[in-house]
Amino acid sequence: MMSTSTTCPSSAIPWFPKCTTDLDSHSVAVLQFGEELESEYVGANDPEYRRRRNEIAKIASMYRTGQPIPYIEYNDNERATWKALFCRMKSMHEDFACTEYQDAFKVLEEEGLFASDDVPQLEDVSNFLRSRSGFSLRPVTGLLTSRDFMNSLAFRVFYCTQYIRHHSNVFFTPEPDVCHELLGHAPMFADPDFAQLAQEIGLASLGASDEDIVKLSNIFWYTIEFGLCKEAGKGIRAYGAGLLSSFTELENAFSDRSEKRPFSPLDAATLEHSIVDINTTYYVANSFECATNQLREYVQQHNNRSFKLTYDAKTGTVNVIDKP
Ligand code: TIH
Ligand code: FE2
Repeated sequence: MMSTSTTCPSSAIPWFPKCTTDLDSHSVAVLQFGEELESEYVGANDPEYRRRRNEIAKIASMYRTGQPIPYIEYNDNERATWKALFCRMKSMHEDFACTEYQDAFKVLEEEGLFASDDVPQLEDVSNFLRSRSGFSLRPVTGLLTSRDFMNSLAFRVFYCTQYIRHHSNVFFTPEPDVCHELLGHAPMFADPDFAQLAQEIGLASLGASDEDIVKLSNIFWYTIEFGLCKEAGKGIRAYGAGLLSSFTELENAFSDRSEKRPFSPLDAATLEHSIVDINTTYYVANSFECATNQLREYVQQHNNRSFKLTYDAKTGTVNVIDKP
């Protein structure tokens, strides 16, 4: 791919991927919060659980662009965790999830990809999403840096963990796991307007300064992970994956214990969050299209890059253009 050889206009610009195969150097990157979380999550003290996680992580670390995502045979314990969360969340989604989520969820069930009995396979869900919005899934060992994680979105690639949360921690876990990826993120990536919003966060993250990466990851957090939206005739609904995969978080968002603000990228960019605690503030978007327009304006005014880039949807590559 010719754009991979594009040289950066200034040595101060962090390296960034120009096409999907460039992501191969990301997938084994050192986890950002891995060690900190060791002591936090309950499964850390369960040796069999840790062994199983390492086994699944190995698959992700060997994955390269273009390969099918290996199937995992989940054991009885893992399937029981999926089932408990699937049934609990499904009963809440009708009242709290946005229409786009519910519509995609229904299709996933009709196509036999989502069912309570077994954990869906990333490969099958990835193929489904590719046909709906061009998004595909890519296995990852755990948390990446915010930069690496967001960069992939520019290419409509979403990093997914394949291991499952510990059975003692079903309704809230501080880490992403396959339940969060599938019950939270996957149905949303089937929607083209949502997919556009996610991709534009990704494009804004390419070659961004460290400071801007922090701001963009806050924006990501309060939209893709924990966003609420308005829906005609239904009031406020959830579209953020961290809400749709966690009973505790969803319940908190719709209680009066949390603050709801109209979505503002500028405001969200500097509102800190903690991955181990439930949120105290959520942002309500008018629509995905509206949020994308707000994001574009924010990026134009505040994302200080010394270059411009264009995305070629046909080849899935970005081209860097020097600022005149
Ligand atoms: N807290 C979520 C859950 O329990 O499903 C998982 C995550 C959301 C955001 C980051 S990890
Ligand atoms: Fe997530």
